[in-house]
Amino acid sequence: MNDKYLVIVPTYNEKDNISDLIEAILEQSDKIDILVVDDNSPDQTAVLVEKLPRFNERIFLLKRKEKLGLGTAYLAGFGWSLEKNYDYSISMDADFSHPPTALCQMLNLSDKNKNNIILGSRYIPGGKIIGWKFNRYLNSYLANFVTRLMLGLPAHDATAGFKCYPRIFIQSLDFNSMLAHGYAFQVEMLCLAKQNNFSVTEFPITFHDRLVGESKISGELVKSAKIVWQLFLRQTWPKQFLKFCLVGLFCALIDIGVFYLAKLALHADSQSLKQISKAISFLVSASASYYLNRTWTFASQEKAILSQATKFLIVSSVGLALNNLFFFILTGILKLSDILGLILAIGIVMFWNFFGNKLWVFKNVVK
Ligand SMILES: Nc1nc2c(ncn2[C@@H]2O[C@H](COP(=O)(O)OP(=O)(O)OP(=O)(O)O)[C@@H](O)[C@H]2O)c(=O)[nH]1
Ligand SMILES: [Mg+2]
Repeated sequence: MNDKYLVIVPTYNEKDNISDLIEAILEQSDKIDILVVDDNSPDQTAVLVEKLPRFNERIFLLKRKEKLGLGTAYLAGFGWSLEKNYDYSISMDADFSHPPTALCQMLNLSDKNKNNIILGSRYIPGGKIIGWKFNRYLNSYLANFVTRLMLGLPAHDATAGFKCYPRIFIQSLDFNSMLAHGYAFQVEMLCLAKQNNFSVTEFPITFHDRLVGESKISGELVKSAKIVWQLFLRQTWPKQFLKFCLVGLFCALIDIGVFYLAKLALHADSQSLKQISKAISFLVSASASYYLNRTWTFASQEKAILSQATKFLIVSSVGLALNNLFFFILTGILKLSDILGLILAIGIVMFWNFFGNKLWVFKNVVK
């Protein structure tokens, strides 16, 4: 195939790496050109690039006035790649952490999986990290694990920087609404892949810690954590879950209030009248819960209200049965205290109820 690939390399003070890296990349395939995005590196990285033999033939340079962050450097590179009609854009660090020799496999995979994002992964079988101290490894592994869990990302290496993006994916991005300017950019790109229904194909790479030059990662960790949190809140389900819990709390109060009112009104001293009061309070609170979840939490416009309400009742009843079952297991078998058993059972069943409602009862939500 005659596809053209642009490897985008953001640089800040990479004079000891850039020339060798460029040479190593160009050796891999004729289909590859390189764009260095340099943020006015004080060590004159850009000057070195301009002196290379194939400058402005296969090697290009985008100079920015100041250090504006890794994420915006890639966006500038993507914009350039679209303008020059490249079929694929590859993101790659300048410090040899991403092995240039893995580019051939990346190109093959992108050829076989045309519209997929291809990702060089450290965290799948066969993937390796060389040169990191245990602390650095633990930090990266945990950050990766938590990020994947919070955002439900479609890849094992959520923070990977070595990726090949098809043109169609880059075109689907709204550059102005990107949150991350720095390192969290890599995570945001995977969020957007998921959101825009692009598949990710991972292949294992051996990641090397930089041998020369200085890392720029310090100070990025806190900023990245903030962005991951913002991305988490951007998803619909955490907001829905919060609303669902508030509705649950409100309706539990309605249940208690109506029960006492009904008991007063019926002068309910006997067990059977108390049962009737309980049935009334359950009906009122379940109706309120259905109404609020339909109109507020999930904003459903489903016309078949009867069948939706029946499903809601089924999920709630199974939830009630599960609640009793878990309470029995936790306190009767595992011998936890009643209050702990109650809290844990309610917690577990809340997730059952929420996802039962989200994925079944209110699944036909019109946005
Ligand atoms: N243009 C530009 N490039 C940057 C900026 N910050 C980092 N880079 C480049 O982004 C790539 C990754 O940065 P590194 O310092 O290697 O960060 P890291 O790989 O997370 O950290 P190490 O493991 O210590 O190497 C390198 O090519 C840097 O030169 C920036 O603000 N602007
Ligand atoms: Mg690095």
